[in-house]
Amino acid sequence: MLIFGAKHCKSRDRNLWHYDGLIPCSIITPVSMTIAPLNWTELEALTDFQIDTVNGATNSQARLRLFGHTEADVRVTLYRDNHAWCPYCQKIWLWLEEKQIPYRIEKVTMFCYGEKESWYKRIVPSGMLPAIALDGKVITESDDILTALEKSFGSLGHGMLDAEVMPMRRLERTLFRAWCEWLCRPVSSAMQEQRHRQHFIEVMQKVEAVLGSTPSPYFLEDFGTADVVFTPYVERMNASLFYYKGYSMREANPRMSAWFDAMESRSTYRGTQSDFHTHVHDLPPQMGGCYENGEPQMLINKERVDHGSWFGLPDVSYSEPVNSRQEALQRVIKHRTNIIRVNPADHQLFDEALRCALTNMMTDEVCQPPSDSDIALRYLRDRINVPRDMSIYAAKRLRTSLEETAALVGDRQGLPIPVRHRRDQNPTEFSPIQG
Ligand SMILES: N[C@@H](CCC(=O)N[C@@H](CS)C(=O)NCC(=O)O)C(=O)O
Repeated sequence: MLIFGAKHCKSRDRNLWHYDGLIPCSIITPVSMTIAPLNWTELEALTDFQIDTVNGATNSQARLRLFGHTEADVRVTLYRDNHAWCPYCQKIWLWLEEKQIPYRIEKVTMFCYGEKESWYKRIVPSGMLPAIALDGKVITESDDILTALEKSFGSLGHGMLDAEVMPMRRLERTLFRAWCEWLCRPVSSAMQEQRHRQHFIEVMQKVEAVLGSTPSPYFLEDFGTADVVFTPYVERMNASLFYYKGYSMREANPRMSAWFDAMESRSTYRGTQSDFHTHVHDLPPQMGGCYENGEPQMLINKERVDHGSWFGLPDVSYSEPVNSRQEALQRVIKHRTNIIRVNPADHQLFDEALRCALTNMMTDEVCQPPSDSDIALRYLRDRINVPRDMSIYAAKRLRTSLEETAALVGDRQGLPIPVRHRRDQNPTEFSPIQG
């Protein structure tokens, strides 16, 4: 049996699996070798992935961030959503990480995923996120939170109320409104759709002009508050317009593209960054609906985001880390009991099918899953959440192996992802998945 790291052809053509990377795939006689799934102990031996959640790079699992300080130095608690999805929370999260302010994290359920925790409603009766406790004082509203944090810890470059930042904040809201109008309103004609699209593109051109007016790839002369303010929604715009409208914001706008690239050079941003699949399926219940335009490019993009290939999508441009498979494997192993328990399939059947997909991910070998396990494998494929469960490339690896393994036994899709709520992701079912 071949395990991860051995030399072999990386061809994804299922007829061309073989065991010698020195021989070009194209001249190999087709073989139909398949291997037995590794057991959990064997799989465990294939990953040593570990992170320091407290003092290491930005990550979604941390409950405490110290940046080399001690717990006695902690003055801030950030209340954010369990799913590491809430855009306003991402703003505060990124700011704290960039400033390396020691803080605790308390995770709260958003309404569309499940029941709001009563302890949180006692602190913030509306249940809204984010909130912080700063020296014991609770503050809500992300802009007020950033302003209060700046007062205590200094600003990140030019601050929230700076004369250079204020117009950026207004521009961000203008872009946000143009996006909502295009994405979240049903239209009665192709002309109306075209008007919304045109309006969004006009505002984007203003954003391009602003980004092009400084020598840096950032909104001002250097990275700072303005970039943090733009981050959450441009990430969501990039994903949703690609999927629902066939418009690739990152590819259509060179300055925006350079901005994303620059952001991705920061480990802080990478730690908070989500992928297209997660965003496009988290947005509809949050936004009250997202409307597809049915255009040919949109249909192509939708197919790609839902069914792969996930590599090469314009949701990330930095190179894949060498340990992305080990990360995905470690995260699945850690939470395998819940992952198997919540899957609608028979537990034994899915246990074996999942081990087949993981075996495939780690060895590149074909591992035939039990018949009828295609739905179960695709159910999980559709419920990997970035960055909550794992980082962007780890998710691409795992989705790919789940899909390729499912395809060996059938083409049935998993239960559809709900669009009015995401109780299929209820944290009470999944709580250890965030650990
Ligand atoms: N204006 C607020 C908006 C915050 C907001 O809309 N938060 C949403 C999540 S993105 C929320 O907490 N909704 C309640 C829930 O989903 O539980 C801010 O800037 O903080």
